[in-house]
Amino acid sequence: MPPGATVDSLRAEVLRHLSFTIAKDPGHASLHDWRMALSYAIRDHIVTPWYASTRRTWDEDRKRVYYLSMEYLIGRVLEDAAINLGLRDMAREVIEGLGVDFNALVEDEPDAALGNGGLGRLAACFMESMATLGCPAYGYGLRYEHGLFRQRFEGGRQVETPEDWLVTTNPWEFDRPESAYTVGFKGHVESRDGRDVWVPGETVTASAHDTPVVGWQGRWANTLRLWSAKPTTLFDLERFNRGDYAAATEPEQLARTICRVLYPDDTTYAGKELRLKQEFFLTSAALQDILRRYCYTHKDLGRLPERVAIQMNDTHPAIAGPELIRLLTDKHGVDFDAAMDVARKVLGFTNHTLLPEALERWSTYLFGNVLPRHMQIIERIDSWHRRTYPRPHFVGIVKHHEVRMGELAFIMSHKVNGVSALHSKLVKSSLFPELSALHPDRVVNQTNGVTPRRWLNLCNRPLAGLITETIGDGWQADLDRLHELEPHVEEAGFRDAFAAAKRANKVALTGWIKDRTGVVVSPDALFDVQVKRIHEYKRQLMNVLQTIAHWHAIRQDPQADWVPRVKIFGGKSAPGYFVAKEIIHLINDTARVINADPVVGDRLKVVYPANYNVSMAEKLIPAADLSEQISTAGKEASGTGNMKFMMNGAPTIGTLDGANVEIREQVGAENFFLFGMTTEQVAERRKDPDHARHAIEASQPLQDVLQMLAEGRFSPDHPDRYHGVVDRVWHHDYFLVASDFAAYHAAQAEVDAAYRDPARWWRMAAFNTARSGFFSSDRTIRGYMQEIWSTESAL
Ligand code: 26W
Repeated sequence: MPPGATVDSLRAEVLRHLSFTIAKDPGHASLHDWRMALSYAIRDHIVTPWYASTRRTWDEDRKRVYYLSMEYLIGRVLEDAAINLGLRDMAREVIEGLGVDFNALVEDEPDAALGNGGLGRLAACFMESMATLGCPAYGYGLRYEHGLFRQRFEGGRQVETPEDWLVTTNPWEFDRPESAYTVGFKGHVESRDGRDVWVPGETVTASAHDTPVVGWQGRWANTLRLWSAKPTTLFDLERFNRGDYAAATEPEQLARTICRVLYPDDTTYAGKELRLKQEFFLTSAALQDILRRYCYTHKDLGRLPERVAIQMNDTHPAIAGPELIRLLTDKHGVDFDAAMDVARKVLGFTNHTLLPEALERWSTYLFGNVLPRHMQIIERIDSWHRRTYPRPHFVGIVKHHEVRMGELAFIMSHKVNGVSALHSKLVKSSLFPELSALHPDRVVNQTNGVTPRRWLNLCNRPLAGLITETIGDGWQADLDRLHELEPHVEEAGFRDAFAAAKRANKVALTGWIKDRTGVVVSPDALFDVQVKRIHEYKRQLMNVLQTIAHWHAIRQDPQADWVPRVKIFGGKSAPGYFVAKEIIHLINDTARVINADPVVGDRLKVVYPANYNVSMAEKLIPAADLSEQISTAGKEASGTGNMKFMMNGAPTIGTLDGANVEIREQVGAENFFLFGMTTEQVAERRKDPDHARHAIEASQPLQDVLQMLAEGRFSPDHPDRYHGVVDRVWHHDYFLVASDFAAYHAAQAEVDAAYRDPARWWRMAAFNTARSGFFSSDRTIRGYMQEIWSTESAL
């Protein structure tokens, strides 16, 4: 709590901003006006620790971490910032006291949806944890005008509409036009007195917008610097006067295109020129800013690694290697070998996916055209590596007329990490086996984490209150203290209180579901939740097929003692991902049939609220009883939703994939509903070309479900709508939905059995929370600080 802050002082600050920043009087202020006034009042309290943190970092010449990411899936800021400043309850009192609905005010803020999914949200959690830990850091990203598209359903199909978070003023950012850099594209390279000089064909100005990121208890604040693009050449008045309006504004249009919209693909590399320009724009502006800041107080660029650590969030900013070398050699006269040495000591690379279709491989033609000087430098890096490390001929950065950004990032980094123990093993053994053999200590693991401030303390007040009541305060920034709950799990009273907290969230959610989908669900039912991007490897298809099998079973014997279930789905598909869109359509068609079925009634409901995002996750996860983490083993690098469900007391039904493995290790096998093949068994199973047919023939429930789909049971108006889906399960079941179906179906019956025994269920649920400490992103960031960045906390 900022010293001296009181309800009265905060009210005065809010009213001052309403009058002088928004220029509205309370009588005429809209909800939006009040939100802006409160946001500015809260922001004022962030500026103080922000100044102090920045000042101390300069004064003590501390090493800085620079996180380069094309995505930051931030969500809403107001409540999170207020909580970290210890001002939320005071803010609620002030606003309610002024006759304004605090919850409505909080919900009026648009999500900052500058990301697709896991990678982008991880970057946001990392920024908050670095601030909480007092790790001096900058996040660099792009200030997209349009974030991730808005999803709505028409006839059960996904329809995308542009997202426009900037249609109203964003109170959390500060324009920094003085921090502007020129970024070039295209053109050619000239050799002038023996030195290669790049002559760009196009230039755009990168202009900075800073958002302070304050940590827990406001003890430190870091900067998220997002770039927008401005034309380097002014509006061409002469052309305009000649009536050539388009030409006059062309430079502006060209510039604006760069940061206009976030690419909505999260697993398929599209290879679009604009995407490459976005990646270079971010990276070049960031590196120019980093070197300006370093050179402001240091002369010797050779010692850059002592003061700078740069982390590449996947391959998207992997051009950082060649660009740093270009700046060091072409702009600062450092020789190539020295520049290579500096760059590798400064750079770290995190890989987030093994999916071959997600690996960025630019055609040398496109790459050489957009970045001719960098193409030269990459060739030189490749030949340096080939000379220095005897490697198989097929290993390298430039191969088959492609620039492999994964190999480039690997070779240009001193440390490469995966995001879960299993994933890091696979990065070494299957993604970069030869390079890992050449550089044995280069690949390390940093298992992901999530910030407990947003994902427990903010979104689950009933449970956060119970935890504080039970073990005292402070766990929010020391999550391993949740282990102190374990002795209480044995007490029925505590378990009842735990159950009551969950129920409170479920009751709140039933109202929200009714409003958003029109479906009436009972808080007594088991809330079974799968929320994440729609993708075949995440197997939402297996979930909906099992849901239909369950529905069918209930219809066979409605009077049996069924555990009522509500299946909750949430998630967007990349706009061009046809198969994923078909799965969305199937889930909505299934929901329509099941929810209208009087035979089944309340025993089973299916809901799929449109436009899943960070704010919706904050509502759904605290109310969940069961966490669906059912990806094909070896495909989900880590998962982070799985960690959020664990923290919020929802046991997992899942495979031994990604961080599920470590979740099960931490919580205990008896508190985890495991099913399915391991990565090794998956590889084995694939050897059987008829693996799907054998599995289907061995499972009557699956046969029945596929039969119903084929007959159009869920699409009477279009009977063959799902023939493609059925055909893919039979003949192209790459992600082994059929082979894992029976085990999944059986595990779901296990879940019902456990749920019928409240003592057993609430023990499982409470142990998930009590043993989730390891999955705090504070623990993850401490790992990066120690094993990759060699930085210390300033606190
Ligand atoms: C080039 C298109 C593109 C864009 C984004 C390809 C791949 C991505 C991301 C790497 C996809 C992603 O979000 N991966 C997820 O990262 C999370 C954070 O580490 C992991 O928890 C998830 O398992 C992983 O799928």
